[in-house]
Amino acid sequence: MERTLVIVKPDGFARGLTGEVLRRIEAKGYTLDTLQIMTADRERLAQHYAEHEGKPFYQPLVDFMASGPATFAIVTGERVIEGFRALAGATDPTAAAPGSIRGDLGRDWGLPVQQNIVHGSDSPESAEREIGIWFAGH
Ligand code: RTP
Ligand code: MG
Repeated sequence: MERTLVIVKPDGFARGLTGEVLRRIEAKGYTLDTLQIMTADRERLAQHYAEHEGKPFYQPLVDFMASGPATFAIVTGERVIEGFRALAGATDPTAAAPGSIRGDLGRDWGLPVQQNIVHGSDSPESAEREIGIWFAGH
């Protein structure tokens, strides 16, 4: 069994989409292992997004992610990393396929692409690294 870190980002949380995202995760057959609502601190965001440091969108991304509450979840299931990224859809909500979270719910009229509702780990190594950052002891 695999696990992944899912974040309903501050835009999704503020729009009241946490339940809708969690509903889709459960409907797919994945299991919610651990859930926490919190406003992310910059120190852990810097660790989480270390691979993007130096890119033009890095600082706006960290500012946005620290801007308000978000929902953090450890989700488990067979091939859940690949499966959740398929549920989430492409990074850019305009390009994301209908049927996906970003494709169905992502607003892209003038919003920066970091406001794309959800995050999902992209590999088993990333998942374990990210879970260690946000859920010490898990
Ligand atoms: P995520 O990590 O959030 O699940 O999304 P992802 O793998 O599809 O995207 P990634 O390349 O890892 O980028 C992380 C987040 O940074 C923001 N981003 N902005 N060109 C841009 O302005 C840009 N590119 C990426 C997005 O919020 C993306 O989710
Ligand atoms: Mg990523």
